[in-house]
Amino acid sequence: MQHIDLSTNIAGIKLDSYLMNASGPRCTSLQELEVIGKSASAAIVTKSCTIAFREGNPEPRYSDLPLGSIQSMGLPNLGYKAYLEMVPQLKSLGKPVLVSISGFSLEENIEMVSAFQNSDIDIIEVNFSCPNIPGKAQVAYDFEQVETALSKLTVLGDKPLGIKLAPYFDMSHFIAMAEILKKFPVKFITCVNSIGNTLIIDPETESPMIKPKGGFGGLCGDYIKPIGLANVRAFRELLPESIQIIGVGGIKNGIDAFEYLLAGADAVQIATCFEKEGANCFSRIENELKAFMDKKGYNKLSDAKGKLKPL
Ligand code: RRO
Repeated sequence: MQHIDLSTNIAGIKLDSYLMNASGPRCTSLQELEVIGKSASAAIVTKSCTIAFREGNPEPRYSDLPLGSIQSMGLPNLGYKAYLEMVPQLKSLGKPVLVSISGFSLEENIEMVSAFQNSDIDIIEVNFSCPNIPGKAQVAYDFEQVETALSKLTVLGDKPLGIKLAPYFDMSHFIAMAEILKKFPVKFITCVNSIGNTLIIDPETESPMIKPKGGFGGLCGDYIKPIGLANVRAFRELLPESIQIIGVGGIKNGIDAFEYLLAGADAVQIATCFEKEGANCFSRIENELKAFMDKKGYNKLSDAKGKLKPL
């Protein structure tokens, strides 16, 4: 096999590979983040954090499904100050560290983004799309709120800031969101978060699979790959090159990762597969992607990035 170079960058922050963990599973505690640091993940991505420690939603709040998972974790995390304090330890593992922030108001997001702008963190991802907090709408579906938030959050410092988007399903929404993003120095978008408020019913028990919100939760895994691919593709065609795209949704093998590359992803994140398989998934998927690219005669990401062929 020829040498296949999977290195990439997000806003100039070099990543040794195209694959990293997604904010979500197995990235809440220092111990979990250290496991990611020692794996083949290109970066260490934290669980979304809030102002204060959160236990999260009542259990059962996660269920494996044949083609993925449904969950309503409810933002269990240590509180942002714990992640701020961890930054030096995480950085010592020798790869970029991306913090995910998920405040319950613009004021909370301003407080947290400001704190991380004054730290040694490499990249800041603001989560506008958690579907699982009872009574809280997803910011990503309120376009005016996104615009107001970006006007305040993109002026707090020089570290690259991006946003995690919910999946969209209508061309008018892709166009409207792209128009907003173009007004601000947003460096990247991460798409997509889980599909919120789905319901899986167990016919034997006649109950939902998870307890919070009457069983309504975020759908993940294979079920959402076509939606993730479409969101990456639509935004790649609508946004300038200065806004990069991190793809996420249903990547569990090298070919899935390659499909996101064709759609235009600059890097990808892995959630459900990491939850199910553990940190070995990063090297396995990396090797599978390299083998597939080798078969195609590609030796770097730019050979295929965004090059989906029209029929
Ligand atoms: O913790 C969660 O319930 C959660 C979050 Br913050 C998110 O952004 N997406 C998701 O599916 N679950």
